[in-house]
Amino acid sequence: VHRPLEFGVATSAYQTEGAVGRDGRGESIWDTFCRRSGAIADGSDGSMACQSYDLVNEDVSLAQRLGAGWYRFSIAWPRVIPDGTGRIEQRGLDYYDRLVDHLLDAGIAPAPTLYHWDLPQILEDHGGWLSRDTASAFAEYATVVAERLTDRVPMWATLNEPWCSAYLGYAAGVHAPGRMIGKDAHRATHHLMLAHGWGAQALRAAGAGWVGIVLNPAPILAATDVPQETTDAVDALRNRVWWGPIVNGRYDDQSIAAAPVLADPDLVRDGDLHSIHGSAQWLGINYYTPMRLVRRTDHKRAAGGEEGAYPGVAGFQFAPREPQTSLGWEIHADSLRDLLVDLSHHTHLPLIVTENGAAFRDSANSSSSASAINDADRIRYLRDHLEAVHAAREVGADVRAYFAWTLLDNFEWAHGYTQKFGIVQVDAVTGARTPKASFYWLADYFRAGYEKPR
Ligand code: IFM
Repeated sequence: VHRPLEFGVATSAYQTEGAVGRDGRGESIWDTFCRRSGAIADGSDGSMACQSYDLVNEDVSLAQRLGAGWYRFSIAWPRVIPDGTGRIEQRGLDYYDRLVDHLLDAGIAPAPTLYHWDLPQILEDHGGWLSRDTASAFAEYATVVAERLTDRVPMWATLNEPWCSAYLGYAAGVHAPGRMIGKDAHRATHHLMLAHGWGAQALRAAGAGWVGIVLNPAPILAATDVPQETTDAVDALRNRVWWGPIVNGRYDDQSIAAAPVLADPDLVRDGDLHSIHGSAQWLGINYYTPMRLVRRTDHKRAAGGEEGAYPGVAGFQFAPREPQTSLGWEIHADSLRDLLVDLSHHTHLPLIVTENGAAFRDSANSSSSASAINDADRIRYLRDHLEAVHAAREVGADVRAYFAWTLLDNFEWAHGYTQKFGIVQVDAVTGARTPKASFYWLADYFRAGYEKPR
């Protein structure tokens, strides 16, 4: 017998807060990366973003109007420990303390994520995720945050989408820190897992309750002529390498075949896997699109873009089909259902859809509807994916909650402000918030607490 599905909405620090120079915040790898010529599609950065550092009360009110039971946000490490380790910036902690209280006053449960990609730059200068010391620094940071907030926070996530940190950051070079070091990026993978394991221990030692990690696994839809070993390698690097050691206490054979360094005792030291094993009490799933693989016929190695994020794996490329979002991501809600069923079966962990949503080019509404912004395709996307969550639950997947990505049109990383995922539009200058039609649609849906979609 299922408990009712719970609902929430998600955001992240660098994408929304702005105020990068305020209250003693240190520099992050995204501040630095955005200054690199050509790194961001529109040459922008997160220095203004949605101005949520100042307008956060409006965001909480919006989440309340939406009927969200949960608000997922991330804490900016450089606001709390500007130098990565050591000195604590109380003004940074105060901001999140206020946010938590404000959410609770609004009847919304806070769901913080400790790391949504904004590593203190100074840690990157000392090797970033290629260094084991970054994992120790993360555990120190986790302790500091938990000691301040854990009395009021019911669930915690350590990392957001570590696959992106490792492979978009150090192999494809399209995310900060923008390095392209090929197979050496696998080292970052282990250090991120270690940071999660040690961070989870630190959170629990400080009294934190429900601790998990947010991954972005994706089902692979491979054409028949793609060699099995290629599909296995992509599956390993995107999926199994992340939940495998948490659930089974080891990197499986597929993962080691794709990333042999994960069997090197200098990297994976005694006790490491023990720290990672069993370290998540729930698993966050960010789902947007499946990975549709076709054989690459020109025999070139994959390079750049997302294919470059699978170092050492050659002979394939991604071939998304229609319909697609404005990012060119294939829309395929059945893959979300299959993913949830599969992960529930393999991990036996409670699952939360911690992100789901879509970028579209929103159009002005000429009709007399409640919103001036008619994002009918976003509504369709959300409706079909909510239906997929229900379908997964109906066949036994233990999915507890669904959080929409995202409350506000925000800084979409390398795409800058050119891609819009929000259910609320944000004026770039004034920060004024205008709910779109999808906001009103989702509010109706959340309030009705639908066990079955309409
Ligand atoms: O905006 C991102 C978010 O920060 C992490 N998950 C995917 C989203 C859409 O690209």
